[in-house]
Amino acid sequence: MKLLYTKRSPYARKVRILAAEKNIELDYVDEDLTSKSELLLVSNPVGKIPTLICDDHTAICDSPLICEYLDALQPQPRFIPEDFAKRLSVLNTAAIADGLTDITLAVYMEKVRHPQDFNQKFIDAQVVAIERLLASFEEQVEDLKSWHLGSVGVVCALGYLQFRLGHLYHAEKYPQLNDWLGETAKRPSVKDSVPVV
Ligand SMILES: N[C@@H](CCC(=O)N[C@@H](CS)C(=O)NCC(=O)O)C(=O)O
Repeated sequence: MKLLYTKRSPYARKVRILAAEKNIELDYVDEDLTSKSELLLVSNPVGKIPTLICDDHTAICDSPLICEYLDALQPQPRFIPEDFAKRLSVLNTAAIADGLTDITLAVYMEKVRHPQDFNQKFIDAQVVAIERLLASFEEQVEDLKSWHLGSVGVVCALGYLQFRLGHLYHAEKYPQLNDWLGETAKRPSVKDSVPVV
């Protein structure tokens, strides 16, 4: 199976962490998002990474779905519980974590596209949302410790926030979250997937 990805993508990082934790071998294909490959565009009309291409050439798009696929393909260790209520809770946390990643990316891109005249009102509203999200993860740390897809999403979202907008991550305001993040950083799957430019 091929994973079209970039080394800096927080969404692709979730897939990389899951694959590593489950010992699923993927053939990693680095995409240049300024000049997308024909393979990416043909496989995923949205033109986004990560995109997984299975051995039978079926393409699977969007990181939540790719993670779900990998979890079904190799159920041990399980990252999405079978029990409906637990499953809903994990997928909800994963969606909220992706929400933080979406906001971080939006703020970063606003500043890249309009370095001189970015929309301060927009940025301010996103900063409030980022702080709200960090506070909610701080409250949820005990649950995150069970190391499920939601935890992986939070690790990737926080890693991306530190990577792109490090000045907005105030570790001292979220001590339990920060300690947990430090613990997860020891996992080879997390250590080996830290975003790089
Ligand atoms: N919802 C998607 C988001 C994927 C996404 O936005 N990927 C970015 C890279 S981090 C991308 O491919 N951007 C290229 C573009 O928008 O043209 C997922 O979870 O996989």
